[in-house]
Amino acid sequence: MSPDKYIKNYIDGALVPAISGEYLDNVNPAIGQVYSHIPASEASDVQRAYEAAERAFPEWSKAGVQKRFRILTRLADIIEQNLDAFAKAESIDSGKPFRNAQTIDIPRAHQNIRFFATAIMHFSSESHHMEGEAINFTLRQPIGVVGCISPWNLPLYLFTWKIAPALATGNCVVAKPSEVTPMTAYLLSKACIEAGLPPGVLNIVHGEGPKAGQAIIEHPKIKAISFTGGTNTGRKIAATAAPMFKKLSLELGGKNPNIIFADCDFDKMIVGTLKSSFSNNGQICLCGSRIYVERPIYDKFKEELVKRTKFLKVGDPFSSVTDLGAMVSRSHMEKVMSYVALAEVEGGKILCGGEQVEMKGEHEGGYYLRPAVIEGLPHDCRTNQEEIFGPVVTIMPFDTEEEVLKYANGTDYGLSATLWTKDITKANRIAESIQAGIVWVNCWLLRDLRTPFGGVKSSGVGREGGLEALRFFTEAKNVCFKY
Ligand code: TXE
Repeated sequence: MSPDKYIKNYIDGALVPAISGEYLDNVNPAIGQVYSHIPASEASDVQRAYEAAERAFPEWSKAGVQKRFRILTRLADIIEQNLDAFAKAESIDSGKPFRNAQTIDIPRAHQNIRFFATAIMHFSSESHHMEGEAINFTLRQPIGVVGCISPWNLPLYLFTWKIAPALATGNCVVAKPSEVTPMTAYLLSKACIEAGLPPGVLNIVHGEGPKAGQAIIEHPKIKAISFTGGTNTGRKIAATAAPMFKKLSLELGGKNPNIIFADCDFDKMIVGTLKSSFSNNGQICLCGSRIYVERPIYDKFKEELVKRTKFLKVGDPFSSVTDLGAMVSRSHMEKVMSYVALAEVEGGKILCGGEQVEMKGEHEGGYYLRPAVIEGLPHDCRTNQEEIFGPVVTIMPFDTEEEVLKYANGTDYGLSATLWTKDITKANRIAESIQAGIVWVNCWLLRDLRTPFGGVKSSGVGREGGLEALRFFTEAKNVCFKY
């Protein structure tokens, strides 16, 4: 399962270039150099993918759960058997440490596929009995051809999270990975061929969002869209797709609060907080970028967090001692740095980090940033309101539950929240009042794939995960039998 210099689209079971023959550059962010090329697909490529999917749909949708289960399980096995090749490709493409790709991203990708391959075997629908008169039952049928669009931060992890439930429920898919990190989706195409996925069932079209992505959204016959990415992109997608009455699942940005009470287990909290702040260079929509700390432990917390943050090793993604690899792209690194500069203008004090790391040798041109901790900002400034999506956290003291809830809920976003306390009554009270789709108490990013996943407010519409995903990718039809 090897990467190629020229990535191809996967359409109708074959690896093909874009119709135009044009390619885009793909950069290795650890060295800042182009290392491969991806098809610059357009509406005509999406149309070709759609036609293949439409042809494949009658057979795939009727293939039965056993057959879909067997093929998808085989696909999961192939990814698992090629774990290191996938992880290496993911690391080169995204700049994340190889170790993380090897232990988090790629394992989660094959788990996603296996999870939904087995879930479909246990999926059932409701029936409603009208006593002495009739029985209603709900058919859950595949929608048809659906679109899946994913971002660059967790490339194969999020791509498979969408594709797997869509395929398991009998849909055919036109999918687009991020043009910033296309390589593991390309390897997935090869794995699909090896697994014997029938041609046209999954089609992967590479290219830019406003061209290939927008063509998927605008396609009149693609009836549902599952998207993860930035909130502004989500807004554009909704503006196009909603008047066409498409089913929409939008997983968008976050500006998540991490609320730390004085009665927490400090040692567990500090380890968890370091992770929720800087995992994947803060490039996870679930990272806790606004940290609220109860005043009695604020100074101790600040000292410990800054000490541990300075200790994090930034550098070569393939070194076993690296904690944080490269940022995904130059433009993204510059965006994050502009927020650090903004924080200073807004009156924040940079306690550590925020500057580019000067690298030597091969990595000299790479995009490396020292993780930053900032204090002294009000909760309503731009730094505390806008998604930075980088290794930057702000810390703020609070005195009462009421006050911290006001801060926590005081943004347009509502994806996740983390609470650290030993008082379960208080934790439950806050969890009930917080405006977020996911609340973690004394942990972070602990995921059970059966649970609903998604956000409120500007963090999105709809839920992924478990039954929610199976329901999203099926249409419910009620059949009423009078007897
Ligand atoms: O994401 P985009 P970008 C946030 C984060 C980041 C910002 C922008 O704050 O700085 O978004 O990142 C495709 N029609 N998140 O620009 O553009 C695109 O090709 C259809 C949070 O990389 O939203 C890619 O496949 N598709 C986030 C996908 O959308 C379009 C993860 C995401 O790209 C399109 C990533 C269009 N008009 C960024 N325009 C999270 N919530 O996890 C773009 N795309």
